[in-house]
Amino acid sequence: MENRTYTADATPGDTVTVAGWVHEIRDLGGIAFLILRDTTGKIQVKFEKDEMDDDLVETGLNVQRESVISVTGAVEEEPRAPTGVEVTPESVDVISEADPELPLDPSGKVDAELPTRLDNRTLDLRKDEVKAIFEIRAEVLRSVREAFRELNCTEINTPKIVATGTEGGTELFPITYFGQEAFMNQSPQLFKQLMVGSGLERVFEIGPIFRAEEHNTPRHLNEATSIDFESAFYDHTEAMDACEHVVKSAYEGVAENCQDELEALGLEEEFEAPEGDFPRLTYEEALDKINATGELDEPLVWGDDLSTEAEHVLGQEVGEHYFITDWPSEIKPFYIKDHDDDEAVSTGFDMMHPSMELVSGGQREHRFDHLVEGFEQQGLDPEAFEYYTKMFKYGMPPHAGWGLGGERLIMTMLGLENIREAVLFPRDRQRLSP
Ligand code: ATP
Ligand code: AMO
Repeated sequence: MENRTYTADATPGDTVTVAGWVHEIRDLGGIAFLILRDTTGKIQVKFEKDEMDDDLVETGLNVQRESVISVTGAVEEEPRAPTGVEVTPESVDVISEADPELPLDPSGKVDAELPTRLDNRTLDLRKDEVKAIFEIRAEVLRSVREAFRELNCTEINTPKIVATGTEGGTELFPITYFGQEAFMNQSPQLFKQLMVGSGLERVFEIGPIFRAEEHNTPRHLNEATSIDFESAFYDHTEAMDACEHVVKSAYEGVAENCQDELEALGLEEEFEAPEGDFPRLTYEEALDKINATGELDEPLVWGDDLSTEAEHVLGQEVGEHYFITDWPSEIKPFYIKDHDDDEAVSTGFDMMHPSMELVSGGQREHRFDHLVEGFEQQGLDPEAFEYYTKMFKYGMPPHAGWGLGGERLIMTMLGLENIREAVLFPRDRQRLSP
């Protein structure tokens, strides 16, 4: 639109055309105010009924809330106006009239349940506190990309239609692919590993992963955004260092560039980027800590995975981001390397927020014979993975990496109660559209 001025840029003394949504109309009798909202904020438009053309007053005051309009007029300082300036209209154009029956109130005066909000995401995103989540999400992705750049990584894109799963057979979405069995990818795991043996060596990918999780929880999605890292000649400790750098950078970017958004969410006081090194506990130390609290019905023993309850107990004890290292080999996937001096213990690690797991990673098994053995031990057919394993015969360096759940990072950063709030159009068991 030619000559459009954002409301935030409307300067007293100028005559401007502002365009946006009718946020509110307040008619006080002789004087009435229309609050116009655009992506940069809001501005008051003043209608002095006796002094203005009747048609103009009628157009401005009879328009339905949430209609799209444009207003041309002089900007003046007005201390009583919400933003300290107001527009006295010369003309008002109704561009797109809204139905008076709105399924959701974007002014936020009437609360809506999450399903209603998700069904009407366009209207929901007109609210400052909802929009703020996605502005922050964009800043997180920008900061994360910058952090990967500092680590000399190359951004890659790997296929999302794949022939094999990697993260456990029950969570795959099957699709038909020209009569062949195929799946939506669960993780770029095998592809990112193939890159460390290529000329690229150190890579990252930000992309969708698909998991047919049966259960409905506040922290699982069926389509999530995975932030993946993989580097040649790294061991698991170097991969953890990289993970810490990336997560801290995301927080720092938000602290630096999203003050307005944090304010819209009421977080301006409490938001803090994590400082200092994330503590690194071994799995054994984690079990001891959890068992010492006596809060679980049954103490955990070596080989147990950590339940949600165990994660919460431990998170409360540690109280900050932390790593759990040296997991039992038996509960980590085939591609994770075991320690050379103790095969029962793996180089796998998880990075945790006090409330949930954010990252899994580890050093990878790069030795062809051991890799094939690992497949057999986990009951997988190495032949189905030949496209992957065979590259380990042609020079594959030691390497390590990790995957970070993008929505979980944002959810924990902002204290959102449901992971769906961090996704524009979430996919879960009930939700396939919009
Ligand atoms: P008239 O102006 O014809 O007497 P009125 O009595 O409805 O009609 P005012 O008394 O001027 O209007 O104002 C009504 C209310 O609106 C008052 O509380 C006043 O403080 C407020 N008000 C007036 N002008 C502005 C403005 N430009 N911005 C914000 N609030 C305003
Ligand atoms: P993992 O399966 O632990 O590891 O996934 C890594 C991280 O991705 C996020 N995540 C999810 N977030 C929302 N909904 C889901 N259904 C979901 N599933 C996973 C979590 C989790 O910590 N290939 C390995 C990573 C690696 O070793 O590099 C992997 O996928 O935050």
